[in-house]
Order: sequence, then C-alpha cells, then structure tokens
Amino acid sequence: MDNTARLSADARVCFVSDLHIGDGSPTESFGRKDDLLRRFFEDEACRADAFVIVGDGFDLAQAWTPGRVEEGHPRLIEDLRQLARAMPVYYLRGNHEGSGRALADFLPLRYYDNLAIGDRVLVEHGNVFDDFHQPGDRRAFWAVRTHALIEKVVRSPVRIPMRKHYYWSTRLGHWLFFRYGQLQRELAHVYESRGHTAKAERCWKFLDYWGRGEWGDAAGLLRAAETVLGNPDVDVLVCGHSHQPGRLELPGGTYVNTGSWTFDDATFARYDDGRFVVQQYPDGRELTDEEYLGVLGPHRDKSFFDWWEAFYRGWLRYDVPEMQRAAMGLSSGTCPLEASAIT
Ligand SMILES: [Mn+2]
Repeated sequence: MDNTARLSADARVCFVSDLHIGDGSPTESFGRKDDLLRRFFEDEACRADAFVIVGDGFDLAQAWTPGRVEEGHPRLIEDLRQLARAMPVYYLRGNHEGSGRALADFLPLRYYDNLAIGDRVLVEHGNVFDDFHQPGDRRAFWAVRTHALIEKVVRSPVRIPMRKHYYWSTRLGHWLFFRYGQLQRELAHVYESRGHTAKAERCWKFLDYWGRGEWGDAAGLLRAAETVLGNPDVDVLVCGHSHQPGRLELPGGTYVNTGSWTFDDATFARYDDGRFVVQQYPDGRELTDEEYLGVLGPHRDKSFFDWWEAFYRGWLRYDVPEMQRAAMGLSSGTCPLEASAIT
C-alpha cells in the first residue's frame, strides 16, 4: 500500500516535528510549552496551505495512552482539533507512537508514513534511516519506553548531546554507556576471533551509531541523508527524529531537519515558493548548518572512544566548553569568540 501523502510543488507548507507531547508530568521533554505551541498554530501553522507534524508529535512511549496526553494538555489538544477542522493537518508516523492506531482513533488528522511535495521533495520522520529505530521494531519501542520510565524514576533527563544536557543523570548515563561500549568492543574482538563476522559487525555498527551521535550526527541521519540525496530523484530530504534543526546544502541536494520542541527548543520549517527555511520560534532566527559544523568538518571520522578521550575528565566530569568548540568545528583551545571575530 502506498502510504505517501502528496502535495503540489506550489503549496505553502509549515512543518514541525518531535514535540514529544506526553502526559504533562515534570519529566516530559515537551516541557509544557502549551501556550507557545498554541500561539505557533495561530502565528505560523494556519498561514500555510498545509501543516505537517513530521513524527514524534505525541509521545506514547512516555504517556502510554492518548487519554493521558489529553489530560495533560486539554487546551492544546482542543486547539489542534480546531486547526485540523480549518486546514489539512498531516501527521507522519515517528517512533514514539507505538503502532499509531490509538493515536489515529483519538485525533482526526491525516496519518501517513511519509509525504512527497511535487516530485523532488521527500518528507519522512527519519527513523526509517535509523538502523536502531526501524518502523515496526517492537524492541526499539520498548527501549524508548524504558528510557522514558528511567527519566520518570530518576526525575532527571538522560540525553545527548551532553553539551546541552549537563545533568547528573546524563553524566552518569554516559559513564555507564562508556563501560557498555567497552564491553561491545571486547565482544566484537571475540566474535571476530571466532569467525562470527556478522555478530562483530553488529557491535561495531552500534559503537559507530553512538559515536556519530556524540560528535553531532544524532541517529546517523546526516550520513543517511547524504546517501538518500545521492539518488537523482530526490533534491530535498526533510526529516525530524535527530532533534538537530538545520538546512544544509550537501553535494546531492538539500537536507532539512525540523529540529524539536523538547526542553528549551522550538523550531520549525517552512516551504514556500519552492524554498525551505528553518527557524526558531518565536524569535524567527534562521538556522542553517550551525549544529553540524563539527561533524561536517574536523570531526567527521571520530569514534565513540575518541569522544570519551576528548571530553571525559574523571569523576563524572566532562569538558563542556571543549564540547561546544568541537560542535562549532573549532580545534581545541580556540576561543569561539576570537574565532568568530577573525572571520
Ligand atoms: Mn524520533
């Protein structure tokens, strides 16, 4: 079955993704920005011909049921229902909705797997390009559910990138994860010595996945975008999923990421007259490649263990200023202000 929505190339479209609206409890990552989002519906969404939620709009891994989402956000849900009566509102499935059936019964939106605008623009949540969060992977859904549960129990986020989330829980999480990574590396060596190449590959892939995320390509989406845009039929790929907003001109075409509404973030993308813009809400600041400078530049091939070596300072302390420099593509010790004054 073709589960692709289609819009014409001359439509004006407004996109958001990864709102992660959950049950409204203190550890929900949407952070109850209900009024800000309701204002966004009025200011931005309703001025387009179509409004598209590019996946992970509602977080059923965190809230478990749509009923609990509505209890936590009654006015927001009411406004979204109203918006959907006034204009076409599309919802592309992400990886935090479970099967998605409960959501479809609860909110009458236009549910699809992906969206094509004209014949050169493809819009997908992005987990289809993520080896560890494939659509329909029940184990992956239980993993995100467990993650939400851990954050609820410890009452503090466990997140990447660390430079934005320097909480005790994230610091401890990274330390535990480093130990787990070492174990994966040992396992890979054992598998290799016994000729189990496929199993060893799986370990290396896992380490590479996390390494990419730490260095600034969360979920490996940028690398996937490079491949997808290598296809001559696709000029623009629009994704969410990585929570890394931006618009990048890559050799094969344009990669747009709608970012997220988690924690202090509130970003969106606009398509108008054949052109994409990614902006922050409400200040309107335009975003291009700032979140990708490190991984597009000097840190392209760095590993998970390189990351640990570069930033871990013992006793659960990490060098955040150094991480920020790396994310900006600067070499160690360069003062970001001086560097920008030179250019
Ligand atoms: Mn996602």
